Amino acid sequence: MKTVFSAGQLAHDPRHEISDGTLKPAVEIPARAEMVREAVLARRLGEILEPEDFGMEPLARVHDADYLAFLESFWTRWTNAGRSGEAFPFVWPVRGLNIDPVPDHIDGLLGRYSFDAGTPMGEHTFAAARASANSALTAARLVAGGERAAFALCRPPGHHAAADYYGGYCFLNNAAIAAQWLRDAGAERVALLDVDYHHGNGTQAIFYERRDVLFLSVHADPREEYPYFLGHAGETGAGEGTGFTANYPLELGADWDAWSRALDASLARVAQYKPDTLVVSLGLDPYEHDPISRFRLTSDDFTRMGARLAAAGLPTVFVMEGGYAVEALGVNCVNVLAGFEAGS
Ligand code: SP5
Ligand code: ZN
Repeated sequence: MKTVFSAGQLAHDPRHEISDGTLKPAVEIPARAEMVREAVLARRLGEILEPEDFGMEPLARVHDADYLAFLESFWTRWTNAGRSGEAFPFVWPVRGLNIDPVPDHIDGLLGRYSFDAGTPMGEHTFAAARASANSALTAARLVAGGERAAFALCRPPGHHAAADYYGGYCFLNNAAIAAQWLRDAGAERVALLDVDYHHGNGTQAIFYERRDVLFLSVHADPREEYPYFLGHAGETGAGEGTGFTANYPLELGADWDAWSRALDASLARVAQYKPDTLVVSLGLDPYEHDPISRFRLTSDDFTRMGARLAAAGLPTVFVMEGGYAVEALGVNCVNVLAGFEAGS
């Protein structure tokens, strides 16, 4: 299968993140993409293509115009305020506070358009996020054009970003942008299955009241794990979208046995939905040695995952999300894709 990746995605190169009560070395780093790119080459998965530039319009189909304007103007505002380095928000409009009027000061804007303090933003973040979204869009176009599957080597990742906020190392929701583009290109129904260790809160929020995109997620129970405030089993959609969100939260420590049972349940729901296309938010952080996660999938389990996804028999767009065990990331990621091809 073809991979889509641009060196422009490496320009977001954060130093630190706020976690565990301190400034820690950032884990969502360019080396992640390099490792996956090298594994794609070493395993001869297929050609690596440069993404096309789809411009702002497909981003604006998913994200609010004021949010995109904030991302675009962020660095100018940050430096005009006398700041340098990387930015972190520290105040948020929670219950009883107002998002309207939108603040003028960059510190207010950072809080208005984010949901955590763990996501560093710098000079090249928006450019890299746009390149990452273009990789997802290009992979979607390949699949719409008749390819059985394509792999968008996305980073920065996307599934924590919603219509108007960033967080969880995510700025533009690559998988949601790809799913929306597929709809606009003629797909009637798209299923978006998120296998990242963390719940895809941004993707869920984007499609929560829609039935044309079925969102499913297998993840660590939010009672115990980030993002804490979304991803419970009882969240099943609202309005028109009632019944078109499905969450499979698992206990910390889940191994392939428990994890694959949830996957099978999610794939049964996908089969019932009969989508034209499947988008997979491909997080590799369910891995047993992931430094910030607590599931127990082995490298071989990722091959099994790929085979089960192939058995769904659908045109499939893989969009990379998390995964922080950098040394094993390339192997684990390509295991899914090779397992898929072997099972196709
Ligand atoms: C795309 C994605 O996987 N985003 C994940 C964002 C998680 N951010 C919170 C990290 C908290 C890390 N706490 C680690 C505890 C073990 N030291
Ligand atoms: Zn994750």
